[in-house]
Amino acid sequence: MKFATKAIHAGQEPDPSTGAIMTPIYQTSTYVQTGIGEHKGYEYARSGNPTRTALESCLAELENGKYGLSFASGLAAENAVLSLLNPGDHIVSCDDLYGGTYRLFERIVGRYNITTDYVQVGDTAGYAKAIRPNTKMIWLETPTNPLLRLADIQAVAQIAHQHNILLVVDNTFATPYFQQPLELGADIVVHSTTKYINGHSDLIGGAVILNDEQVYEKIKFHQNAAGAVPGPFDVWLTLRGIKTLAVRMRQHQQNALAIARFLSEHPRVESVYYPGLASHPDYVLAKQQMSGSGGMVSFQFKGTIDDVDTVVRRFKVFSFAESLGGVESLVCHPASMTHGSIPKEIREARGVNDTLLRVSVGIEDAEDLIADLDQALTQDIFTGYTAQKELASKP
Ligand code: P1T
Repeated sequence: MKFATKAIHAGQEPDPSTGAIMTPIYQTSTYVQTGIGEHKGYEYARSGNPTRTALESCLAELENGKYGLSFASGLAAENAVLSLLNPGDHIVSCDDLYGGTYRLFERIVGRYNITTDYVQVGDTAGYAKAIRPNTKMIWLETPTNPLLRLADIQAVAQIAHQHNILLVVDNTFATPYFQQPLELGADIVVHSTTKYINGHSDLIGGAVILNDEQVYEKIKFHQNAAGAVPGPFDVWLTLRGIKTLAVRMRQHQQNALAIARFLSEHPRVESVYYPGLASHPDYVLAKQQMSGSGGMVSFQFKGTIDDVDTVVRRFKVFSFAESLGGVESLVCHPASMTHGSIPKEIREARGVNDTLLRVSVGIEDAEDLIADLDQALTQDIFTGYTAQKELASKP
């Protein structure tokens, strides 16, 4: 079956007791058992729930994996994957990644003597060099948050497997519609389903998808034993959101490309980061390992942080907020929002400075989005730096 068909049907049979076409919300904490050890496959809702089973099967099929597990948040999913590690183990990760993932590495698992080294995301040889005898996991985010850089999944998978190391890929930005890391050799895919997978900015969720049964059993054990499971209503909303994933992603991408092109020409914009632009350093790799370049665009604004503050207050269609992947367009200021948990010196060395803005391009009409960006960026009321001056200096 093709992706769009799976997105609508995978894991979702009509309800056996009524024929209801939509998977019911099994809003229950427990299941009645007939006798000791005798039940219908469900005992207690932390360990299992039929609505959750439908979502987990659907996500596994979309990523072309055998097993899916869903969690209360993307970070809970990541934490469950990190539970595979023991004190003394070492992680190699990329240097551009979601601030919350960095915080999880440094301030949660780091406390258990699990250390992480960060490699410039596109430096394939750098991942090999960073491996130590105690390295157990390579963790990639590609495209990265917020700079939209890419790592070569296939090449890094080879390196990982030569050293008997697990490769984890956070596929939140691309979604399985545009990129399938397990097909490229990754061992584990993680998602913040809060984002494109659900797509409607109305819940927090996460997922893990993989092929290896033993690793699956370990993460499933953690899901139950540590207990960060999603509620049945959130799971049901996610299933509903997934049904339109393919059409949404096509529109996100079409709008994002139009916006990236518009921003590239804009006098108030220093540089644009979007893997679908030929000027992007990873454009060729994007064409190889992704079937599209997604809906996220970041750009460097020309001006001061005060100017950036002025800009974000002016939006009428975009909203100034954290998160991404919903049908509505958002603008985020990574330095103060999503990446605020990374110390300033480290963040700035990685290119996440105070004048970087990140846009989650929604599926509104692209003309309205461009007009909104244009009015917010070009009104001539900036502090110490005016659009007029800049425009005047252009030939
Ligand atoms: O927010 P949560 O569902 O726990 O997911 C965490 C997470 C994991 N991976 C990536 C790539 C992410 O972008 C996120 C969350 N990111 C944001 C909230 C954001 O605005 O970037």
